[in-house]
Amino acid sequence: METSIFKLKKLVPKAALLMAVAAGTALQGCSNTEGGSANTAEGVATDAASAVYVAPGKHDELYSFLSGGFNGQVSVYGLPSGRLLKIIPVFTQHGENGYGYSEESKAMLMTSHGFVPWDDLHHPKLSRTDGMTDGRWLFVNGNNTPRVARIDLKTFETVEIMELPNSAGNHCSPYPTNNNEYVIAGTRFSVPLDMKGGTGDVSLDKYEEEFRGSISFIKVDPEKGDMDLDFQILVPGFDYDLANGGKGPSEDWVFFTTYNSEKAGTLKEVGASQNDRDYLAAVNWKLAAKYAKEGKAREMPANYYHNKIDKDSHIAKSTVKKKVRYLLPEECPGMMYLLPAPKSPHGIDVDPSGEFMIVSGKLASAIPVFSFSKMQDAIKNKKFDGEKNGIPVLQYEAVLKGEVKEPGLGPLHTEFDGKGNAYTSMFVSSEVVKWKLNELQVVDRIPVYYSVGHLMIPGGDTKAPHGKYLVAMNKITKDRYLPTGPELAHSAQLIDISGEKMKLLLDFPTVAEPHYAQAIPAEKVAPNSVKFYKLDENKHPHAVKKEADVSVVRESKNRVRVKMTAIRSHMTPDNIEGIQVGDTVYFHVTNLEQDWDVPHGFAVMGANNAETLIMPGATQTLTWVPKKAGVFPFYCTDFCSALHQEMQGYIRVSPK
Ligand code: CUK
Ligand code: CUA
Repeated sequence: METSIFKLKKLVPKAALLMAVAAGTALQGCSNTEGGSANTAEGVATDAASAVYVAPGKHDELYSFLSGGFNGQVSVYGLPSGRLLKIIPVFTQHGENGYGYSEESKAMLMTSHGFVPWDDLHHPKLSRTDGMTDGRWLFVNGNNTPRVARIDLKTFETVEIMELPNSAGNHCSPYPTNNNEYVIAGTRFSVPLDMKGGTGDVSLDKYEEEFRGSISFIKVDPEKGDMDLDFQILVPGFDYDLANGGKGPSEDWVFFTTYNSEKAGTLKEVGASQNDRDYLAAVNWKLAAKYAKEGKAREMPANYYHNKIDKDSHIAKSTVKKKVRYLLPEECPGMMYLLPAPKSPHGIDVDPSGEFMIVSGKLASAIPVFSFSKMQDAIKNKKFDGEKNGIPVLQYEAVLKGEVKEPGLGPLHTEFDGKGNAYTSMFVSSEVVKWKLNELQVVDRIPVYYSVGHLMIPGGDTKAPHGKYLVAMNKITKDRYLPTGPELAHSAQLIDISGEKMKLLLDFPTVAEPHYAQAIPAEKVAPNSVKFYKLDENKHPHAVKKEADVSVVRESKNRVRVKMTAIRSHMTPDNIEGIQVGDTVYFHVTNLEQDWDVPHGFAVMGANNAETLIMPGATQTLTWVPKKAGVFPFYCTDFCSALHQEMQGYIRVSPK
């Protein structure tokens, strides 16, 4: 910490606190063996094996989608078995199938910062119809280089990625409204906004005056799912952590936890977490949309990418957007209110009825539960406690239903079973705590191993939760599995919540670090799953639909285009000459198969990008610039038939 540009003069209280919290974690997590009286000595339900057993050849009851955190992917697990079904690459290049390497997919990862083939993916959210998950799309956030992506659940493929301007640390994201009218995304970091189109090179001392956060309103086409950034609300410069939206009576509203509300930048002497209170921000998104539509929105220069897979050619294309519309809350009465919340709040969750907003303050000793109807009364009767940056602050007592007292240590996130119970994850005391929504009474607790972050009940964020299982996503694994050196798989735990007492059923390792998950009954997704692409609908400009049409063409001095086919059990052409060192060679490989589960792969020796995996009926392109003369074998990488090893060939590269 010797760098002279740092203006930090002492360790900020937040950092010290977090260290204390981390120390507490290890202690509590490993020693916590009580709770869950229905469990065996090891804390496992006696019927656990049969409860999670899915017989060979049988399908799971639910799909679950776990975010990959720092691997930028989504992993798909069957529940209750905990079997890993697929990894869907979103923000990260994926050598397994060529995503982000193939010419068709590269544009998906373009941003205003250039090609960014990595991100930190925290929150998956399923699309909704009438407040219920509909199995069409999965929206996910890129935290680091602020982006929102859409995965099509017909193909389990990322089809669209939108970068967000005026944003940094897109953590508070994405939240789809009850009919996907908007996908809403808020910033973690406030950033300088230069509405005159400047460089953004602003002194860090100007945090208070010049930095703002943003809430992005992304419109979603109701039929096709296509996203479009409609407008942003530029909010005071404190940091937005998490969002969730209303249901039923509160469905016009979306709620955000915020921290750093004293507007202290992290470089200031006195850091965040010095205020006793931060805020829950309540935004009437319908009113915001109305204001934007009725001309309250102004326009400012922006520069952000919108990348989408073209439906016909299946090639990703980037569009660079140059403007964004914005609203200022101080100019839009009734659009935004602040509710005092315990300091450094994290999760905000709204119960299935839409009446209760539950805020988890990770450093708080109680969980405040706000009442939506009381909030409306407080607004109507102007029960304000001053204002902040032109936004009215509502009186704490006027909006509070009550507090859950001594729930455990480090409450983070809450989900619901639809039977009047809430379940809150306790990071520090490593447990899941079940409590009654009406009475605010803790009724059960179960230890988890260790340090749970998010938890998820299938449909637990909708108006009618599935309510049978709970998945705890634990941050620390320690001794749960065979050791694999210093780096361990994170752990998820499946808990039966069908009875009065929670029962532990299963541990399963996860891919990277799931922060959140969604799950949906299999019958809402499985029947729509695409089995292969129809060859006669393939509009790729370099597709070849029969072997007779393949070609090797030198298009210019340094560019060669190879149009190939793959079908069991040969690649055509399989012997290619005429390539020269330094050429850019495009291999467009069309998979002629018209059957389920017959992909072919394509890899060239020494080609320093990846292979590509081509689905039946599709065309994928691998680019290669040979650096030296020689003979280079290529082959199919996916064992596709008894003659798989015969799917191979040679490329001769001659000096220029
Ligand atoms: S999360 Cu992103 S820090 Cu609690 Cu939603 Cu893990
Ligand atoms: Cu085609 Cu192996």
